Amino acid sequence: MILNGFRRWGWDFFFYGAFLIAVFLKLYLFAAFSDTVFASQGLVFYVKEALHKLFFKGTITGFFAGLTLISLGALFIASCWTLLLKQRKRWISLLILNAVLTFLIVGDLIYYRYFNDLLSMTVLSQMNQVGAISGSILDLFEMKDFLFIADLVVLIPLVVIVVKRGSGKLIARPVTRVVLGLGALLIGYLFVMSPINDYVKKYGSALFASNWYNMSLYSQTGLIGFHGYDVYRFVNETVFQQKKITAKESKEIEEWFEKHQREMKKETPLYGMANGKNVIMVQLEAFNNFVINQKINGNEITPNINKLLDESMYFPNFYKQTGQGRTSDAEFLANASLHPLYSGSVYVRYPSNTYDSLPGILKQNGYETAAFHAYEKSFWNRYVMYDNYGFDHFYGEGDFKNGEIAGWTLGDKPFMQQSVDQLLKLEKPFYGFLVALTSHHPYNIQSKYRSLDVAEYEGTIFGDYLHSVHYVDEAVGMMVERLKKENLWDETVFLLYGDHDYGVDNNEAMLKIAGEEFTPYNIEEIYQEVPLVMHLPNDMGKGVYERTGGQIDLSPTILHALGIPFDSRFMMGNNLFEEKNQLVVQRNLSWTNGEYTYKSSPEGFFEKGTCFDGSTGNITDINLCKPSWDQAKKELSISDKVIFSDVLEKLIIKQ
Ligand code: GP9
Ligand code: MN
Repeated sequence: MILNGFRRWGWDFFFYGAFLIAVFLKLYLFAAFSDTVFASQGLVFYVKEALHKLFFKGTITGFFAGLTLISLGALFIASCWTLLLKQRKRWISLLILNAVLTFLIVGDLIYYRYFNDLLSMTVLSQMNQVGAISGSILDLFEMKDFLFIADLVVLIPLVVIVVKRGSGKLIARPVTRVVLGLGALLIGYLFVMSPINDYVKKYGSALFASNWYNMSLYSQTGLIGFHGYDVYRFVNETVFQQKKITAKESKEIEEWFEKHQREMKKETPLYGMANGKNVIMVQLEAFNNFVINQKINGNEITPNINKLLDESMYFPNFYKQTGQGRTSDAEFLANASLHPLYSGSVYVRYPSNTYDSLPGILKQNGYETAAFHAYEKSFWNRYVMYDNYGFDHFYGEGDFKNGEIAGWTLGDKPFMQQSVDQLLKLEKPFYGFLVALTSHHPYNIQSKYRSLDVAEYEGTIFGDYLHSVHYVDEAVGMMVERLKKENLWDETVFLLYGDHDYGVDNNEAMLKIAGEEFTPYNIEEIYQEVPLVMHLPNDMGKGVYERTGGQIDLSPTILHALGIPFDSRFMMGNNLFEEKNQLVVQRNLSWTNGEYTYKSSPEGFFEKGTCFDGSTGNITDINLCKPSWDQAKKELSISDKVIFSDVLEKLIIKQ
């Protein structure tokens, strides 16, 4: 009976099993060749854990970690439909499926070797990214990659022979096939969902809701799971959620920009004063304003930046406006002058839209443009977005020479120095955008770079933060010195700002350093404030500017200094040279306008928020906050519509 069954089903078992094992091994090989984690434990461990669960019903640890279970599950799901087919068709289908998945895996591997990223739908829809490596595909292919087709060399002739010979005439009844197909689907579902549920239980669903890096998604879902999710995400965003705006909305947006362009016409004494000069914009990681001009145990935390303030324009009431996209949101605010999204990062979700970006505009005005960040180019999908913005060059990990490691990667000191080396090679005028990284959470900078006496904070994350910031300050000091030495200092508009808050829940320490009273208003303000230091050629306009402003205002302000007209610009920010407080809108609908500060409630209802009087810091009548709240809401809604429906594509062409 069993023998008979095997005779009937033998080739089926063989081909299905061969498919599972072969592709599973290829997924493993992908991880091995790309040096990423596949299984945190060996096979014996999994067997032991499974038996333990089966017989002792005890809790199991680590069973779901790694990609073993989820990869197998994904293979069951990907192949369950073949079980519904008649035998010959099934074998042929399994072969084709194997070949398709092999193609995908090898494609990913080759792409990964170049970009440290996987082939996602957004990347494929922007073929120029893939095109960038088309010339070097052969170089990226390695001899060992032939292993990926080793099984096919055997399986293809075997299937041909078996099919020709006429074996496998026995065809399982439809009901058996359906049962098998559903069985495989169920197993697949369980194998895929258990590790995912386990992950979500432990860490929440942020990874899926606001994916920041394809490789981190991959490290939870495996390769097939990643592609499945990626296709779902892409189709969902481009087909189902693609919001078509109505004619009325479109008119409203156009009118908003027309009005804004009119208002921005106003000239200031600094208009065009830096005409034709270079621009260097440095975004510092997690850099709050409360460390500026402050001392700990008698020593300045940021002595170099403090010194720089004497010759620069300093905006102490400047705010971050980022959302879940953190660093990438700050970059977007600064370069595209639109608001970030409510969930996820624009860099990842809408990297193919048209944006009226600073690098793009400067390029049109004869600038050579370059972005610098000493980390993986695919992080935050930067390499896709920078290309879209119009940066001529992107120097990322791999383009920098080895140097001291501080924090995550190459320290900001060598990072900034090497960036200047590259800037010097550019055609003038140039625009250099630097994204620093050393002061990144959790701030455990290497002990040899801890030179500040942080007193009672030594050994705490707050103390670590101060150490990191102190190192970054030194890097800035060295960079400024270098620019002066290279005679670039007065040929350049130089900007320095923080990307977002430092994210540590120690308000007491923060306020103590800032020398401010412990009040709800101060906590809110100081936590959101990042420094903005702007140096114009020949110290023009130097001084302290108390007016409020935010990251979204950077590009319009720079254009103003360069004297590039704002007439047909689609940027939402304001001009910080204007002598007035600007309304600074946060993504969560909190805002400040200098006069009042509104802190939104998690539910988002206006009445549930808190309205502070800016001059006293006291809570005041909520209705006083209504007009600016309406304005803030409108701004966010315009920005969202612009991004969701790629409105600038039409508007920029139209003009
Ligand atoms: C990595 C860096 C980190 O490239 O930009 O970003 P963050 O975690 O701050 O968003
Ligand atoms: Mn950051």
